[in-house]
Amino acid sequence: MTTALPLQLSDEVKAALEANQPVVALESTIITHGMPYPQNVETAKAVEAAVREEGAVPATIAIMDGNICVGLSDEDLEALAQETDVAKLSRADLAVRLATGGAGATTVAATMIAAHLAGIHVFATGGIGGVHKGAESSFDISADLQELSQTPVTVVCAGAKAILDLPKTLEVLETNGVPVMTFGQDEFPAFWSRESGLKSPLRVDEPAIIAKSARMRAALKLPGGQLVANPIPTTDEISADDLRPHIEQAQSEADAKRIAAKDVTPFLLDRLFHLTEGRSLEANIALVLNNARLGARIAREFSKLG
Ligand code: PSU
Repeated sequence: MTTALPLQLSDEVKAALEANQPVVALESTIITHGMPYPQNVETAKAVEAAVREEGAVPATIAIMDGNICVGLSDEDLEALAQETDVAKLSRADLAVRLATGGAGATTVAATMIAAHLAGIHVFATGGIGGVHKGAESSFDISADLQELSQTPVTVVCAGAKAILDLPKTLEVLETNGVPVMTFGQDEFPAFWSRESGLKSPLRVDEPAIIAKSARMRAALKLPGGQLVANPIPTTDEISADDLRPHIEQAQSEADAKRIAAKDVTPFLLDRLFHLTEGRSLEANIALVLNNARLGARIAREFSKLG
């Protein structure tokens, strides 16, 4: 007996996909573990609105009642945002959560898996997980990087979060054959800042090229997705110099408290929110909105390709 795939598409997402209209996948860990309430649900709704304004259908993805739900209602978003004990799910634990039932938030890795199953080509988020500082002894490397090498979804982010070891993150992506293309500038962005001091492996200036290159990868029979790094708008960025002491402090607190594995990123984001008196959250919201808009433009190009 085969087990049916517990994939539930909202009517709107289903109709859009059937009509080859542009759809942008959105994740839910950013809501449950990335931002405090109520900014998390306000942002989730604003991001969906931004996707719509750019002519695409938003498909926020989360696990609810043992189903992978693709396309959530405002009530679903509100419930998820207020829930304090939602599991943060990646490739390793997605199936167990579906088996046990209950709610779960999808990380970049799990959202890519779900988006691909649903037939969605583009996914917009804030920042991917990467190689953590001190990974040479902790081995803490996000499953997001591995996912990008095997699941064919184009992920739009604002770079990897500056709390990470960015040179090592780019190295792992390169080793895994993941194209990392920065939109509109030569330097790889560092989430809250436009600059990281690192040259981007690739630069792309047109959404059409991003969609076309995904199709080329498929034609070449290359597995995996693409990473598009979209720099935060100038007016919203926090300079790397301003952030550095706060990141150092947050990281040393995490080390002292022995925060490990999937708790590290939420802990560091929360500490930075307090240390920067909310500025890091404002920048995070601005960059996610910016990525949602670009994600929609890329999704439109995918639709044109048929
Ligand atoms: N983007 C944000 N905030 C977040 C995330 C992305 O602006 O919280 C989440 C994504 O779900 C990503 C996760 O997969 O952070 C990374 O977690 P980790 O480092 O444990 O892999």
